[in-house]
Amino acid sequence: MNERLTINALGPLIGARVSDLDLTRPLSDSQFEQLYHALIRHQVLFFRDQPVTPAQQRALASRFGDLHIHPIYPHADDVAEIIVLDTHNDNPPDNDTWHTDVTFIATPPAVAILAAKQLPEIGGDTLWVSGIAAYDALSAPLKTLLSGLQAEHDFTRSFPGDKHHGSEAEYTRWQSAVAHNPPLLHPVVRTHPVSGKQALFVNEGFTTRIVELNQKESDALLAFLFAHMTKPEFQVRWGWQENDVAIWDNRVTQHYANADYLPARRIMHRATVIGDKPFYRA
Ligand SMILES: O=C(O)CCC(=O)C(=O)O
Ligand SMILES: [Fe+2]
Repeated sequence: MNERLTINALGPLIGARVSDLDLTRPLSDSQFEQLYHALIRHQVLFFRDQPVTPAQQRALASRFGDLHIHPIYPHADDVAEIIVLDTHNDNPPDNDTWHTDVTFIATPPAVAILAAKQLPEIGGDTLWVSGIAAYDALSAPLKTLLSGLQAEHDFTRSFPGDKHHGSEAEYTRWQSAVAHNPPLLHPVVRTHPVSGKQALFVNEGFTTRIVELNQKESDALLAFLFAHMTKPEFQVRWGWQENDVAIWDNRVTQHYANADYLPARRIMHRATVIGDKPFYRA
């Protein structure tokens, strides 16, 4: 059986479309190896026509490592590892900021897998950016300055208490999440544990300050980095069709879910693979 995947780059820096793969079925070792290789290279991969059930999506994600259970987001019936992002007028989207998923834990996700279940007629695209491309584009002196700095990542920056006060139960859940996820530090420049490439690893969703700098320096530098990292040159944008799947390398990317579709409803399922502790190696 020919198991070669067809991989078409969507741009020079980030993104590829993969065909000739059925993600509803267990992957062979060869298929998984090609997929992983393509993921490291292109950072986000897209697949059409993959009607994965939550259990199938969990099985696929488990090939990449242990799965994370989100402290706040609701999950699929009987499959706690699959987040359900069901957004509509009464539950507006909250992923319309540039962010890297779950950087508020010590071992942030290596990989995430998103499946489109129900889509608006029009709108609701998602964009990704490459932190590797963004790092590469910096001048040598700025690379030198940033390398070795540490930044604080805080759960409450994207999950503030006032947004999770709908019911007493919701607030209790939020309080517990805050208690279990105190702010912590990650390197500003992260070395990819597989490819060795350097990537910028701050994100507007969770990063609050660069700890070695004073407040004004940190604010100014982070504002520059957040703007720089999300430049169109480093982006890929995906227009979803139902049953599309995206798999991204969450160690070196950020993404933004365009919130232009209300009052229509949009339902996405996400699996999140726990990664390793970020480090910087010159
Ligand atoms: O709904 C989307 O397109 C992406 C949402 C998101 O940020 C995520 O699944 O991590
Ligand atoms: Fe996200």
